[in-house]
Amino acid sequence: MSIATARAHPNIALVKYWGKRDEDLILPAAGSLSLTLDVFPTTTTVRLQDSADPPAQDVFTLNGAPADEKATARVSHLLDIVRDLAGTTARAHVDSISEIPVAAGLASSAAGFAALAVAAAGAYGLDLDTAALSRLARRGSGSASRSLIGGLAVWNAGQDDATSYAESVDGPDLAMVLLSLDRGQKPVSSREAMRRTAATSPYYDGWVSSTAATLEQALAACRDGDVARLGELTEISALRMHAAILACEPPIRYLTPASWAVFADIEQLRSEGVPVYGTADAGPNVVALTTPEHAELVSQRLEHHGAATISGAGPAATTVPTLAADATPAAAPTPPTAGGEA
Ligand code: 2P0
Repeated sequence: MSIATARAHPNIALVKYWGKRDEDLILPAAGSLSLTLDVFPTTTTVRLQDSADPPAQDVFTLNGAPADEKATARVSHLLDIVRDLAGTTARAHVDSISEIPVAAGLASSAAGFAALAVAAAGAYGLDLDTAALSRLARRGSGSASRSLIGGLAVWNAGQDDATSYAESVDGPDLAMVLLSLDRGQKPVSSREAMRRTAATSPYYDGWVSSTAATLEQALAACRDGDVARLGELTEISALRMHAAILACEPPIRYLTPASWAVFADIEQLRSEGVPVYGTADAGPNVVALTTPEHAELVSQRLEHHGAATISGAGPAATTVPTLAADATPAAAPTPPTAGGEA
């Protein structure tokens, strides 16, 4: 029996990914740029089943409870890719603990599939480099390719499966203030909304072609250590993405009046000389991009909108020691022995 545990953190895109040119391989329509956070990690243990260990299908628990069929199917899909690479049919138990609070409104798939990719590669005995792990995580969820990388990460659109992965980017020190404005379930999933935007938004082509240019400019701002330019481009990318989404048929409105109130306060703070810029993903919550020195002030000035969490740049996805409790099947009659990385 082989076992491995890995931990990964969520990321927030500065230049957004929105749209695929290949649904199966999850190749993006354009490249994107993100900051991996240092809060709310996901820790995932993958344990190969013994052939005598029924049931002969993958089992996935999330925060200690059996996951639903859809989530389990997505995990199995990634494991199928790993099994193909490893030349085995062995099924696995996957136990995942996500520290993302429900109220944070953050997507769980980026950290989730990044941790799963690293843990599954370890458990199935694959020796993959960072680029290969990023490609693997991408097959679970596009944004997960970036959570493989610590700090700033660019996900190159690439030409094909082999060339579409994320890599580290040098840039200025950044912080983010995450504002929890709404704890409701988002009305349309990112995956479905991306499809609808590509199929029906007259602004989709403009979004895709302008994003290539935005990314080049953002990478130049990273090289120059230019927080102000990087921040401006971050806000532009988010608003252009939401503009394209708003123009879908039927329309999708992720941003609410509460979201716009935060964008207005961010603009007010900027007029006072504070380097702060807004962004938002597929939901109403707004994230303020700033510098580590200004994070506390930004948090204090925005927290009347909702619970604020400050995050700096977080680490790359990595294997961690397996807890003894995860190393043994739950139904095991004997006490677990000490665990370890595979
Ligand atoms: C991003 N988002 O760049 C963008 C901005 C949300 C808004 O990537 O279909 O879960 O699994 O590849 O990565 C969320 O979509 O979508 C996302 P799939 P994913 O972070």
